[in-house]
Amino acid sequence: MATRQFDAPDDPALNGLYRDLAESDLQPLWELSGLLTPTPRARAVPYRWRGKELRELGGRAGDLVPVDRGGDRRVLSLSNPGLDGAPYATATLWGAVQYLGPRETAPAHRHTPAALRFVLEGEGVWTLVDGDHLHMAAGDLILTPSWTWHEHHNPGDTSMTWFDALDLPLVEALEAVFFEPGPPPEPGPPSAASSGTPARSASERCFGAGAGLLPGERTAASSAHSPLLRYRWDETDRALRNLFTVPGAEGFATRHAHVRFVDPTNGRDVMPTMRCEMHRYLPGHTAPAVRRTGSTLAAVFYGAGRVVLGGTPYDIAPGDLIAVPSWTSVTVLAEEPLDLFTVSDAPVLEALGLYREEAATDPAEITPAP
Ligand code: GTQ
Ligand code: FE2
Repeated sequence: MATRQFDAPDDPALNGLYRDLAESDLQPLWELSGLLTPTPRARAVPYRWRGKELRELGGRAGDLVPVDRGGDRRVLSLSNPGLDGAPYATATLWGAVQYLGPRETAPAHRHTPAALRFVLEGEGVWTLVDGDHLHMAAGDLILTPSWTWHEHHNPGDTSMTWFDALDLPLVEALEAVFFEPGPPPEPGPPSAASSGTPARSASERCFGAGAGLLPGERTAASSAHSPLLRYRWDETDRALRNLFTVPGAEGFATRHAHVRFVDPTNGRDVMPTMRCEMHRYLPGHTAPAVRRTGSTLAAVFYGAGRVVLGGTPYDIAPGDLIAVPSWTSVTVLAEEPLDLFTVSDAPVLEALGLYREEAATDPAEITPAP
């Protein structure tokens, strides 16, 4: 099939060229527009999904759609209205809520897109990542790096919902998606290995000691991702609280502090494609709006306030998920202490020399939320 044909109605010779170009699957750049835009034009739009709705709809999916052996994950993907029905939250990031009912299991598999979970509430599910048992509790960050085997188990009596982020749209655009189903998980209630799930995974016992301590003898060669696979909430919370107490540290004067989750062996981002941070804003904090290349997803863990995206304010509550497309100005207003988990594709932009950030002059008037 020939490509798009351009018209030159007043010039038969040029029109003939355009027809022949189309026949040969060629397009004249001088007739094309919208390619080299002065600044990024994101197709994804700024968006907020309400936690209240995500919880309700996840629960209904839990009632109606069983997760069986060999079945799929019970996942509701965030579909950005700007992306023509694609199940993607932004151009590069998949975001979703995953619901696992009492005594349910999501079967083992692996894929080249990297994934992470941030637990919004509840406790008790554990995830097996390449054989390591990772306990999941509210506020924890759990990594399932590219091509690692993973499966989820809920041995308890209560359901659990968490936030998933994957670099799937990016890996899909790079045409590098591979997937492999695993052997079926152990049937029935957890026994043997699983009931003996340690409070701390092997990765935490080796690399999560904190206080600048690493094993003197490294068993595994360093790889593209962090060897620490679970970042516990109590440690994230303590790091944030401490930043507000030190004169000169970022939270002390500005009432905003944030920590970055990093590979403890080298200080790099936890995975090559995704940057994870936890932000704490206190009331009275004002930050100038910023815009950045690349996209971000934010999950509201605690508190209340507003996030202003491209001049439009969205009130936010725990469990809300927010998409910030590339080059969209963003600022946050806390009405009470506010904890936001964020994941972005910044490491990719940085590695390619494409990362930019600038202060955005806020529009004089904030337009009302839709
Ligand atoms: O939990 O393994 O949201 O494979 C999307 C794909 C979660 C998972 C998602 C997945 C998973
Ligand atoms: Fe997966």
